[in-house]
Amino acid sequence: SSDSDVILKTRRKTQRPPMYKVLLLNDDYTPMEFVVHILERFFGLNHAQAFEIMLTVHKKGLAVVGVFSHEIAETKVTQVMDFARRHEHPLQCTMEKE
Ligand code: NFA
Repeated sequence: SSDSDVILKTRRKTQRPPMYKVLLLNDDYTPMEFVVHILERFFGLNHAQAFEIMLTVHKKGLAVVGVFSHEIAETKVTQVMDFARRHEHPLQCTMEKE
């Protein structure tokens, strides 16, 4: 009967797009104030937040500065790398899947 009918539905997990961590790497040459400026300018952090993340990178070697969609993460990495190169600082910024 319709009351006892059993419907087995194939359950596929709804896929959400992967998110990407944007990482900033320490080096011995890029000035601290330049890193703080980058974090304010491209990641919308206030001065205190930017200074804190800069110090984390300086002390630990790297830090996650934000998590974004693939396209936004790529844009951030390109903006940081271009700005650093234009100012002749060796600062490195990369992204990785979360
Ligand atoms: N380590 C750099 C210095 O002592 C500062 C720095 C911080 C560089 C974070 C890169 C990233 N001038």
